[in-house]
Amino acid sequence: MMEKTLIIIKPDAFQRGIVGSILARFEHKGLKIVGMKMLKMSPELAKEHYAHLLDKPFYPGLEKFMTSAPLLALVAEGQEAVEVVRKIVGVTNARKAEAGTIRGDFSMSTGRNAIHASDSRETAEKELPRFFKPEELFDYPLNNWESIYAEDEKE
Ligand code: DAT
Ligand code: MG
Repeated sequence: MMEKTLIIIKPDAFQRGIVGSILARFEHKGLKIVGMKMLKMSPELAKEHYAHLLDKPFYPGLEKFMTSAPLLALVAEGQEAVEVVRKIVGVTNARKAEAGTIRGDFSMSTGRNAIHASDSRETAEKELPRFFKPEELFDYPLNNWESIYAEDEKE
């Protein structure tokens, strides 16, 4: 099943200079990046994105953190992309996240856990249009070496 899922590389990753290292994990896995946008989250967008957490005691800190520095929003596409991306990301508390996952390898925190990813297909369908218009998504062939070589031979 081909799916699209939302990934957000969080402010702590910008502040620590690990954005490229995190992005590389998804490229190396073979997911297709079909959307990419640097933005700053507004308090309004934070309240919408984290509506399920508004009543938690940590919400004010979460909003302050998420609006503190830029984010990189990504759309990754692939077979079972939602589940694959969550597996690569690791569990919420980065100290409990398995080594080899992004959170397991790059963070020691629950709040500042470097990355967001949609947690289900239903969530992805709600989250994607929150950050990307249809015309901001790209379609292109992945690993299409035949067509690249065909162009070379015309030289
Ligand atoms: P996830 O980001 O793994 O989907 P979530 O949706 O439950 O987790 O929570 C969203 C973010 O809120 C999470 O990435 C970090 C923050 N958060 C969650 N639980 C927290 C806690 N107990 N203390 C501090 N921050 C927390
Ligand atoms: Mg979540």
